[in-house]
Formats: sequence, C-alpha cells, structure tokens
Amino acid sequence: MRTRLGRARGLGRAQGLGKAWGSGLSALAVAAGVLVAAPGAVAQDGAATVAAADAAPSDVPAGYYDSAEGLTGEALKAELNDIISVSDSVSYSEVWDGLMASDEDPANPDNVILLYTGESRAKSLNGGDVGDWNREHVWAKSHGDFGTATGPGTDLHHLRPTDVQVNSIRGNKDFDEGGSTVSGAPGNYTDSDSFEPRDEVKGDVARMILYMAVRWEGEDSFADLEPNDTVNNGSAPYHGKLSTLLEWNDADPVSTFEANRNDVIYEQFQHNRNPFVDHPEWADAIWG
Ligand SMILES: [Ca+2]
Ligand SMILES: [Ca+2]
Ligand SMILES: [Ca+2]
Repeated sequence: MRTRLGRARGLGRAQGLGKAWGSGLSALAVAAGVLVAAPGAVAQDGAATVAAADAAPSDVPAGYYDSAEGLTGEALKAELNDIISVSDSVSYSEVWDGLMASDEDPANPDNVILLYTGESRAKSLNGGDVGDWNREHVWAKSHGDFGTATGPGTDLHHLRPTDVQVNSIRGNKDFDEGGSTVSGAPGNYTDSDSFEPRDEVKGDVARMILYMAVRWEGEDSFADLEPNDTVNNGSAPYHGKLSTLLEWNDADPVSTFEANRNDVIYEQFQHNRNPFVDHPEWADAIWG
C-alpha cells in the first residue's frame, strides 16, 4: 500500500486518533466502529446510498472548510478554490494506483467498481483491450483540451474506472437525460449529443463535474473549466448540462462508496477534497 501520509496535512490528527490507516473503507470502518454495508448491496450499486438522516461517513479534517462557512455564490466558489488548490498531483501512470485504491470494491480488494455499469472487475484487467477497464475522464478531457498531462487530466476526483467499450460510447459527450440504452451498460442512455449515467451514479457525476469547475479556474497553464446549460460543447472548456447536473446532485445523495473515495484521495494521494461530496448543498449555493 503506497502512502504519502507523511505529507498530508491531516497527519497529526490521524495519529492523534490512533487510526489504523490502511485501505480506505476498511480502515474507516474500523476507526468508526461501524460495519461496512452488506457486500451484495455495495457490489450491485457500487455506491450504497447513505440514508438522508445519516451523516456521510466521510472524514473531513477539522477546520478544513472553516473559511468557506457562510459564503455563497462566487465568494464561496473562490474560497473553495483556495482551499482545494492546496494539493499534490499524481501522474497519469500513477492514476492507475489511485483508482485501484479509491474505487476498490469494498467486498473484494482484488477488484474495482466500474462507474457506469456498477460491475466489480479485477484490478489486474486494467488496460485498453475489450474486457479491460480504463481511466474515464468524467469531465471529458477534450472540453478544455487538457489531455493527460499532470493537472486536470490526472485529477483523481473526476477519474473513474470504466469498461473500455462503455467509455468509448460515452466519448466526450456532455451529460443530460435521454436517448437509448447503452450497449453493455443497462440503465445508461445516450443520444447524439449527450450521455445519461445510471441513477446510482448521477449525483456522483454531477459532483465530479462541479468539483472540476471550482478546482480549475485558469490560474495555471490550463483552461478555466466551467459548467454551462448546454450540450455539444465540443472542445470548449465547458461541460453540461448544468440544470440537469443540479437535479442529479439532489436526486442521488452522497453514498458510502463516494464518501470513501473522497477520503482515500485526500489521505493517500492528492490531499485535497471534493467539497460537493462533503457539502452537496454548496452546488445550489453557487449555481442554484
Ligand atoms: Ca441529448
Ligand atoms: Ca451515487
Ligand atoms: Ca473554473
């Protein structure tokens, strides 16, 4: 297990709590003294939904969002950008290791859960052939043309394991509702200009797109990524469809799986968080 905790801002706190830091979910479950959701439920969903009344089992470091409390609109977006820009980066080759940790099947440590199909597939089947899984850029990398250089193209918060062929069908389409069933991925739909993921990950997709908009503001060598309310964005640094994404954020609450991957990316790889996984209400506070 690779670890870069020596550089993590949360190290002192982690040691103070005496947590056993290992693979994400199991360590969290041990630390919290709770049981992991039933394997069957997690494997089917890939994202067992947390009951609305429960706190998501995420592990936000004390004080992480203090400076953002009470803000809305552009002020909130700007403050969150400052907070989450304190981060490390991984290379595109290191993304494989990242996804094997962040998207590990909680019922089988040899597997990852694929985003669009919910399938549990062997980590060893990473690659580019039929039957493999690969590194899906949920914010399509052509939207802003950032490629796979270290930066937005290697930001684990929007990268997910997907089936090679399903990834190809999604292509660089914007997200919206409608179309016909995606071959090999029941519950997902697509038409000529958009892709609709299965219900269980609609909120995940929304929160990943909105994270990218806040994280990447054109303050470096990359484009300022922003959501908009259209489809067919092509290579423009925009991603749609915002109104649909905001609905999906409400309809699909943060799951145990989604909260855990945010923790794993923070603790083991990038040392920054997706604010919309920790605070889904901030999507409407900025764009509502
Ligand atoms: Ca469409
Ligand atoms: Ca979900
Ligand atoms: Ca932006």
